[in-house]
Amino acid sequence: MNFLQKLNNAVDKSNSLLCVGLDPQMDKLPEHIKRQKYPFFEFNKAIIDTTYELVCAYKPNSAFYEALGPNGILQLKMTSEYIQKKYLEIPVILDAKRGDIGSTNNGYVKFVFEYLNVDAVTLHPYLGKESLKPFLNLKERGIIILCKTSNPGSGEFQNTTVDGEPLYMRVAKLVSGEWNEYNNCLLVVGATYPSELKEIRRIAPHMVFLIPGIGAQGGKVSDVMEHGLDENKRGLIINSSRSILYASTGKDFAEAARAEAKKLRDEINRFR
Ligand code: OMP
Repeated sequence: MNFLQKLNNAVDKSNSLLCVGLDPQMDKLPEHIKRQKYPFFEFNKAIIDTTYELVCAYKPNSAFYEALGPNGILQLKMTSEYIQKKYLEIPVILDAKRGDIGSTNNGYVKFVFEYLNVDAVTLHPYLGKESLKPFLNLKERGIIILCKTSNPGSGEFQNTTVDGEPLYMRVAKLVSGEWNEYNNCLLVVGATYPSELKEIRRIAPHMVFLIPGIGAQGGKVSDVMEHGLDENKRGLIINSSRSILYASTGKDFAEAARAEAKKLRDEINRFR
């Protein structure tokens, strides 16, 4: 089964387009979790055990784990293994935003798909298709390319006009076309840019988009659903991290995260 089939099955089973971002931060963890040997893993485990029925994917962002050094990387691996063992049907997306020359990308491929063995990864397109071949050739994995990112300054390069169109449109056309030989590519489009999302959906009607920016960054579910859904009322992986993970920082954090995830999943489904 390839990534998109696994994702589709998970969407069917959970009736959800929601992805919970597993982005733990030490200063935001409940006190009793901070004292554990593997605090990020224990935190993630509790979040996963209360939200697994409500999500179509989990997305740990490597930055938070790298910040702890080897112990953090180990906890990232433990998290990915936990999902694979207990909730095998739910795909794991490593948010790592990698991308280097081809020979170096081989190292990233090993880390992401051999050591961590996740289902998909986020990548920069800046070095071009040739450089990303070690990823693009992996027919079973999800190759998720940054197109229009959610941050306030994303227009600095991404909205630059190239041959009469914004760079993000050029990225969307290439990735949905000639980069997508094995039908394993997805695009990242921030929830904070609904009119760009509309344009990108128009030229990539069948692609799945990873949509960050809901919750803490201010993106609106209604905008995303109006402009991003595909003809089958799916085609979106809608991520939220902080608004779910830190719904409460007390002992009830996991139940609060579940309630928040359910609220968001149901809000999304009202537009489907
Ligand atoms: P929250 O703002 O807490 O929901 O987290 C958003 C998550 O999505 C973080 O892990 C970001 O690094 C990631 N992200 C963005 O916020 N904006 C983007 O344009 C792309 C991503 C991403 O690739 O997931």
